[in-house]
Amino acid sequence: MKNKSFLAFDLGATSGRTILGTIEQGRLQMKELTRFSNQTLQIGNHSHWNIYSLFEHLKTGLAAAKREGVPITSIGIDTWGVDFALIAEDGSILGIPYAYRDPHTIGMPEKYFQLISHEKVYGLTGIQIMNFNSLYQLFALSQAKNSLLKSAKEILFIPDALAYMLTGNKVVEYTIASTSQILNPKTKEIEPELLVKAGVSPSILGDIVMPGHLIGRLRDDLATESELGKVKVLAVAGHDTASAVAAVPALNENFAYLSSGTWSLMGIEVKDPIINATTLALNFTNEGGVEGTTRFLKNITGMWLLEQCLKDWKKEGITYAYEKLVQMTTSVPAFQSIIDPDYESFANPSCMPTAIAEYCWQTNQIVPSTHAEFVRCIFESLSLKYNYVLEKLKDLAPFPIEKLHVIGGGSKNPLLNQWTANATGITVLAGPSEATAIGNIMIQAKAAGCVNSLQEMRQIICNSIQLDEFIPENQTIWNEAYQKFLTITKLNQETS
Ligand code: LRH
Repeated sequence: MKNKSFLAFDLGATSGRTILGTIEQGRLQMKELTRFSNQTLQIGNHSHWNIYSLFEHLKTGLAAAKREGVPITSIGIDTWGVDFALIAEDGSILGIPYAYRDPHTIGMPEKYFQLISHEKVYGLTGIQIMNFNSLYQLFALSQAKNSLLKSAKEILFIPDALAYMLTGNKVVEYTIASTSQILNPKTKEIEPELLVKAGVSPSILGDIVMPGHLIGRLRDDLATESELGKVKVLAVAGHDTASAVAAVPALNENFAYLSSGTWSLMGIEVKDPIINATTLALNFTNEGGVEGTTRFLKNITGMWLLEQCLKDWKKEGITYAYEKLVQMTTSVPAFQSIIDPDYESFANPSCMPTAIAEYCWQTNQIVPSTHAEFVRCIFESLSLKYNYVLEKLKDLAPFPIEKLHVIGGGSKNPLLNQWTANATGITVLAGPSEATAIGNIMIQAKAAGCVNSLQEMRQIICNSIQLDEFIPENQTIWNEAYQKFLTITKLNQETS
């Protein structure tokens, strides 16, 4: 088969990139063409995504692709979940999308459950309750009598909104729509009642399309300006985590994954959703995967903790290379300060180090003061929380979990990988770090006929990347630390 090249726009909550992927003799070659920072736009008390600036970055990515001088078979976009743009009757984008950490959804699930029960919402959707789910964002806008919502004919999730800006065509891609808490994972259709109860017309969401669907071709002006011509734009697995999970280099199904970035998403891939009283109590989610699979997982606050500390330290004029962060932890005694990464005050604090210090003070621990102490506290606490979630997954999984695949940017941290293996007691396989972009490209490759199935996609990924293996060590010490973690975080008393 001839070589084929694909363009992936892979956008995360802190950075985005344009990646050129080429399938060549059963192997995938990747080249990063552009990388850009993605920051929320703060306006008053509100956080937004500057979708117009993101669009500019896509245009720069198209120009960079042209400079490569290879024909582009298609383009795909994946982004973080839940957020959306409001689209008017005449097709214009209304205002700027809210970002999921905006405080306007605080308390919204509780208010919404007065109209329809928590059990019913979870039973219909199988989605974890997080106040930023699109459902509660829509409810918050409707409660606030938001005039842009009133003028909106439909919503487009962020990858679909950007694809709309590239092509002029509107779709609702399944994996990204599944993060909204509006979809039923069994029927893969929307549940109109959930929108009606949120005060929104069910017609706000169009028909669902599956990954691989042809959205359209580059608009004439972009085709000309970029000199790429009328390239196809495909719906991939528009949710970054769905793309990442599709790129897990596993050759059998007995694995758990940890997609490690701003969030740590830990879960398993299953054929059917798992929705019962236990999963409701533990707040596990059933998001849509590729080829009809379900991503049964839990969100754990991940590198957000560190990213926010680094942001604060930068204000003091101090920046660290990643290697330095890893190395400085060795100067700090083990397990002197432990936090629950998902404690509510870490969701969007004005100063992360202060929030962490307060948690440690309130739980009668040594209060971190040096940067090294904060970093060690974060990495150890994350590893211990991973074990907590993995223990629950082992009970719920319909198969034995033999390996933990760590993918995404966090998989480049050998210390965290080793500590994750130590804390969980199972072998960690680390890589690929660019899993989201790889998943994006491989769905395009499948649509182009280069591969036939998810299994074949994973085989190509295995052929193309080097995995690092981490074997559990120091089990006794880590088991003791885990008991301490359960006591401090009170997770031994709670279900989630
Ligand atoms: C990770 C992610 C995650 C969602 C969150 C909003 O980037 O997509 O899966 O829960 O962002």
